[in-house]
Amino acid sequence: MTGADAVWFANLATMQPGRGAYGAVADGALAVLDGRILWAGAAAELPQPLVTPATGIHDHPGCWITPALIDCHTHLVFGGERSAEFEARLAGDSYEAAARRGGGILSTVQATRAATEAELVALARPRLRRLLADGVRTVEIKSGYGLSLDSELKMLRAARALGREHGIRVRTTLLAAHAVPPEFAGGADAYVDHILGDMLPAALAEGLVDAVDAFAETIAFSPAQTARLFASAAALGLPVKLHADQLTEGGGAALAAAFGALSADHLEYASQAGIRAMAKAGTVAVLLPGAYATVGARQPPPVAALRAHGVPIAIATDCNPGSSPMCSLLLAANLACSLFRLTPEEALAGMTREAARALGLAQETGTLQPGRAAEFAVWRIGHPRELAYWMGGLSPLHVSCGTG
Ligand code: DI6
Ligand code: FE
Repeated sequence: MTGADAVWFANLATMQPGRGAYGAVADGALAVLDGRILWAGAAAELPQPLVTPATGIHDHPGCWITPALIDCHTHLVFGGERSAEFEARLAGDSYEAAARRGGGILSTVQATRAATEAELVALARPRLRRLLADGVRTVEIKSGYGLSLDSELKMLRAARALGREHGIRVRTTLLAAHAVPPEFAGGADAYVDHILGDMLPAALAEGLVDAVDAFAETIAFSPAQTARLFASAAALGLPVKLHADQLTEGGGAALAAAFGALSADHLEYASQAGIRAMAKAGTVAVLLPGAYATVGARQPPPVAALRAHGVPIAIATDCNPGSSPMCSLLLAANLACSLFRLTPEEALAGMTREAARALGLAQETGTLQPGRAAEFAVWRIGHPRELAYWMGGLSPLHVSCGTG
């Protein structure tokens, strides 16, 4: 047996299924070799040959180690901000009404098109750093504020550049089907043709697409348009995700499931049939309490039905300038508990194990078990439920990003 590069001693919230609440191991040890987890369990049972004179020992008695956090749904890269829209909504305007007037997403499109790639990186950098301060080391970033070939590619390149700059894992999602751009006003089908014929192939050729997403909604794309996009993505071997049933019941959950989507996100208005289909397809439900709170939604997502059917639940910030100007995943976890009645354990699973699943990374990260990447956070807390209890603001003592 090879010795470990490092061994960390603390309580472990492994989040491994079948290991009890939080997959917890009191007084645990986590051994790391070459950036992977070699062994995780009770310190008293740590195989002695793993510790050699060259092994680094990190002792954090009473602290907790969790998997590094994963924000599996963000629109982190964008130009401008929309505080005037926020103010108007507080005075009685609605999110949909602003979108129909050509404000909403399209106003961010204008600002994003006007920015260079370097400017987009500079604008997103402080937002990313706030996420990282929460212990996040994997971030999904969507395009969708460019809505032209050049600007969508610019957004995806900016997202990848941010990942490289910070040495973290960034997964990029092509969300060209976020809104119909002004050049295609009244011609959503022609715009979908443009996505399929030009944007998707170009983004793929440049290696910029990990998944394809769409906003299926009365103010955005129809089920038929979404299905056409998903069929093309599937033909190219790309996984899909969907903004589904956020503002109205549009059959989004069932549509996502029909294409074996990694996730269906939002889901406030998801139907029972849609939830059953998601359970069958293994599609993760990504809940976004920041958007729920910010648009002034009244109907929370059907958490009881998701649980009853065994649909995996993830949570994310949905960080974006319109419906969720939020850069703290820990705050999202807190709100998921207070607003959606998730348990603190579900909230932690939702930003580790299930968030990894929502990105197709379940075999790579999100739990503390042998073979997974050594991506973990050390917290000075008395119990893992504290991560959901504090309304953000908690910072890990240390985050390992693959090197132990
Ligand atoms: N749903 C959302 O909550 C975000 N996108 C989407 O499809 C909002 C994006 C925005 O308003 O800028
Ligand atoms: Fe979103």
